[in-house]
Amino acid sequence: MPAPHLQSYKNRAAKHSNPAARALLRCMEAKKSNLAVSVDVTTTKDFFDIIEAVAPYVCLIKTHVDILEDWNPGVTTRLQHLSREHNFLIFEDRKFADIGNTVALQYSSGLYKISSWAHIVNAHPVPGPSIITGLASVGMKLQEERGLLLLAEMSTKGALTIGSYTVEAVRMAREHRDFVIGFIAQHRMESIGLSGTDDVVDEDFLILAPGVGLDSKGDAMGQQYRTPTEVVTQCGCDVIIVGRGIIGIGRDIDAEKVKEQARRYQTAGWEAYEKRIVTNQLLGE
Ligand code: S5P
Repeated sequence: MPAPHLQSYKNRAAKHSNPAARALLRCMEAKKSNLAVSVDVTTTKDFFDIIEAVAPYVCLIKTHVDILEDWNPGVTTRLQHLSREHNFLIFEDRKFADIGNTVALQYSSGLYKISSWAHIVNAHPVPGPSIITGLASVGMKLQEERGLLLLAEMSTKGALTIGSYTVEAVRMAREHRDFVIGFIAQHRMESIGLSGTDDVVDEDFLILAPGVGLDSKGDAMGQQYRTPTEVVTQCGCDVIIVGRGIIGIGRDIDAEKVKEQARRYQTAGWEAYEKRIVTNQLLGE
């Protein structure tokens, strides 16, 4: 069987064992989009103006709900409604990083009750496998599409997510493949941490890559950008995560501009994916 990044999203959707991963891959195929938009704004007006503008072009909306200054429970109700109406999944970029008991409470409870509305969340592997156990104790109990991404590599200059840290992240994920659906990373992870004899043929981790920009190489705070071609065609990542490249940097949201940029990134991301798949077909896979 060819490596996951050489197979179509459609084939992978048919085979994936986790419902959230299946739903995401199906949505990507249906909308011809491997674009996730990071809606990093501080008012619910801007938040929904952006989501309504980009909804037709995305497979995933990535949120940081804790930066919304006027958050209220209606926000997540409306977000779920838009997710169904426009066929996209919701990823709360919470980056859990505590002991199992604490992350289970952070995921299920408090103001945000993240597990009740986010299809996908992420966690730093730093506490070890207990962080997965804690989150899975909530997510796996729900009769809903729920999955977890581990942060195996970060996009920022000088990130410590390298070498043995990344290897251990992948090992942890392999032990919990029912709930861990993939990684926030910059490359594919199949070859990480294997001796030549290990068998991983049925492993299909999704790679979601932040740090994507068509017009800029980085910001003044250590962020680093690569193009969709570098990320998807060359490094085999599955989803491009784009924030400021689409939503802009200024204070005012221009919905027409946001829509135009979303369309541009969707096209670039999908062309980069098709290039990867066509190359594979030419090789006779
Ligand atoms: O390594 C990472 C991991 C994440 S989830 N680097 C990142 O930039 N992110 C997130 O992706 C970050 O929190 C932000 O929401 C988004 C990138 O935003 P942009 O405006 O730089 O595209």
